Amino acid sequence: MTKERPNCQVELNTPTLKVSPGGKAIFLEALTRKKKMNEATCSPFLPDWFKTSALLYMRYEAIDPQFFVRNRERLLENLKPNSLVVIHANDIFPTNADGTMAFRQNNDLFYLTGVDQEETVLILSPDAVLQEDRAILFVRETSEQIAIWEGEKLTKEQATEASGMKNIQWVDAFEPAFRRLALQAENIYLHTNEYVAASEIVETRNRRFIHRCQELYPLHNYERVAVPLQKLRMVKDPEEIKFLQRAIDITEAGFRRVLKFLKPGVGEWELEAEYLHEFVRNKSRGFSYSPIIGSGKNACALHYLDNDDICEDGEMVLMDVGAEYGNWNADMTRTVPVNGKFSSRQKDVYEAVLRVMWGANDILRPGLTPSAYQKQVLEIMEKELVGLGLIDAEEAKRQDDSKRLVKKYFMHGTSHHLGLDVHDVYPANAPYAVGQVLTIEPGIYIPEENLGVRIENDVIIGEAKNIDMFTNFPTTVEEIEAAMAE
Ligand SMILES: [Mn+2]
Repeated sequence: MTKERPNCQVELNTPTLKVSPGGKAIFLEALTRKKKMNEATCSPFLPDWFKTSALLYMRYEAIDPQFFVRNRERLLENLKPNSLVVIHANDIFPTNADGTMAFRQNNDLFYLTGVDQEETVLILSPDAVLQEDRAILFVRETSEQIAIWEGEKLTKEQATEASGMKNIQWVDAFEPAFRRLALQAENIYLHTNEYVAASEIVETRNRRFIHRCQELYPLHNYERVAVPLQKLRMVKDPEEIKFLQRAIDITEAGFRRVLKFLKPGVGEWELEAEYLHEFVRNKSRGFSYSPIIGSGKNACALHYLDNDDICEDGEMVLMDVGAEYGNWNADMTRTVPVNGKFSSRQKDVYEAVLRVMWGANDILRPGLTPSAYQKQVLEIMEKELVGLGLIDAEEAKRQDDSKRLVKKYFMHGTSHHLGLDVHDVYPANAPYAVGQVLTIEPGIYIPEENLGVRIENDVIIGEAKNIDMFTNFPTTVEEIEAAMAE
């Protein structure tokens, strides 16, 4: 059958395609991926996989539930005997009156269940007496009223399809089950946010549960489930790599759209709008994080989020932007000349940053710790800053380990883990290892020249060398100028 769409014709040949409520990433009907879309009348920026994928009536491609099965099995291998794990969904945060912020699932819960719905609770109790008690997922019971106001919620069958779990209960069954299993267990693993840079001002649902749990069962041994989960999440499963690459492909489509759109006189917010348009049409829910689009001197404010200035002729514009896809995140930074041609100084600074990115990629290898890595990157950066005449070679030689001369122009870390979180979780200073996904994002910021350049690619640490997930992006001076001239 053929469906008419405003700008493109979509030919459907998979009658078994089944869409889950709310566009959640869950359907398991056999599907063929031979959809044809009339490319000529669609956006030229749409990534190739999108044009041939079977995702025409759902937001995301289905995530293989075996991924979540594997994650639960690996978590269980890391628990003490006779343990109970309880992880709650995130809250929906209020704004004002009856307003709320958009729901974002707790990533540890998502990693273990694939269920992207509020009020969900997971219990794992591998040594429980009854077989069916060993893994239970509690989901919000739906009703006609909820369906009318909020749309459909997961049925028990759909929760099984998403998670691969057999025992699905409504949340009102949680309390008796929790009591039964707590009394069988010695160790209770609960959820805390252990990311070093996190500011924990707001008490989460999981944190409230810790208080309640300790009040009810003061003599149990309590453990942090974040410890094994950080270790597991740091190394990516092939299923995660697939979704990360999708998010990156969508980001590339946005970047190419912006390269065609950018010209002197446009607003930074207009670039933001171009990205968002391209992301959402590609079935991303939007930005992975608040976009930073800074032209001229704005590029020197590292977390500039106003995006309210005009891109002027002769300036460069720094764009730190990424698309989300299926809860995974891309993280890109590109800095390009507003008028499409690099000046000779802009080219020099840009190519210096690019050499640092490639140099960092060569040393970002298994076994190295993040702190040792950062130290080595600063050495490469120092040479480049000397080359640009920004710091004095002799003075640089005399300075101690603080590298304050380099840090005047490059004051942030070079890399972070990337995954379900944009700054993905990892155990403190854990060495790099094969299968991890990291950003590489050096920058040189020269406010006195109204110039800041950062370039950021995402890479997978491979056996023999790293795999650049940005291979198709225009990256060199020549590639960017060519893409902007098209
Ligand atoms: Mn980043």
